[in-house]
Amino acid sequence: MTLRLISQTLQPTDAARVSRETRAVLGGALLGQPSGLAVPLWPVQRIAAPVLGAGAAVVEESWQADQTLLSGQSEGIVWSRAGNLLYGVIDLDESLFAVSLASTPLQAASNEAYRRIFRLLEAQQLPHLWRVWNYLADITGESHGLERYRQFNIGRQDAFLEFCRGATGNVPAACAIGLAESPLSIAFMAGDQPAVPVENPRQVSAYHYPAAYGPRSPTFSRAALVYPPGQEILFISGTASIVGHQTVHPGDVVGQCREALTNVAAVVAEANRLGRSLPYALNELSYRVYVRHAGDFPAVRETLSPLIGAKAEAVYLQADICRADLLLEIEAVASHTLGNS
Ligand code: 3EB
Repeated sequence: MTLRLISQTLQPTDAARVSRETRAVLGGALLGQPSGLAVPLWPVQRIAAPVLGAGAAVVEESWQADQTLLSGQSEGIVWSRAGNLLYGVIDLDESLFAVSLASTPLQAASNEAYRRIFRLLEAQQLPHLWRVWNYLADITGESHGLERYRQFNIGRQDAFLEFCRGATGNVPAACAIGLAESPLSIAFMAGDQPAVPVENPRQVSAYHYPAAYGPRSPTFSRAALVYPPGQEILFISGTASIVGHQTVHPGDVVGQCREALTNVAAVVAEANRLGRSLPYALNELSYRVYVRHAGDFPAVRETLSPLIGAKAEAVYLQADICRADLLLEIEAVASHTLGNS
């Protein structure tokens, strides 16, 4: 089985071109602000952030499988399965969750979303969570006396612990990004084989961040190597200008851009040490770059382009990063086939 990530740019008038194929598409994402595009029939995460540098375009990213799919819905999760691999999306309206002494609505919604995901993975007997894409509104805003990203982190970590998964070491690759007016939206990929978690020697593992960043640490690894049959996929988590646990180059978008890519390179080097396929190179990755201020986009693209190679696939989105002093975040993915040996 082979999983391939296909990225195509659509103009708003291209309604008919949104892939309505269900046989081959495991799932994916629509990046941008579509108006009147056709609705994909596969599990889709809507990332309603402006796509930078592409007019009013929408980018469709879909994972194509060369194997029959099984699809379903479970507790609000729309999912699809190819062999022993599953992709799902859940959107929750946090206003449906009550405030309690124990929990804010966002914390409760985050916890509930992850509990539903873990229940589905247990039912499908595909327990290993590989990669998670988290989006929420107003990520650095504060309510109920706590920053919203920190509320999310409590709900997420509680779910990992409640399902006896542990919240350090063997945790999925992830991103957590702020979008205006987004529901809590979580997409995930999971399988029957554990991922190989990858950390960054230049950074404190996020699950060991000190309490200054919130009462609970974020539950993610810096990257994950995962193994569909005959294939190795490298998922690099959202990567920012953080060294140790501290933000570096505050206010300097070019400095942050170089530092974030140095971190990506360090994670790639670590993945190459741990992986089973030929080494990954920066110019073969597909990148998603979140830029806080749209006006920084030209400088970010000019800085990144020579470092990742002009031909590297890169989608730039305007979105909020989870620390107020972070101006951008870079995530990436690549895939290698494995020999029969
Ligand atoms: C960082 O390194 C930047 O909470 O799932 C990056 C990737 C970040 C994932 C998450 C947060 C997350 O801490 C923020």
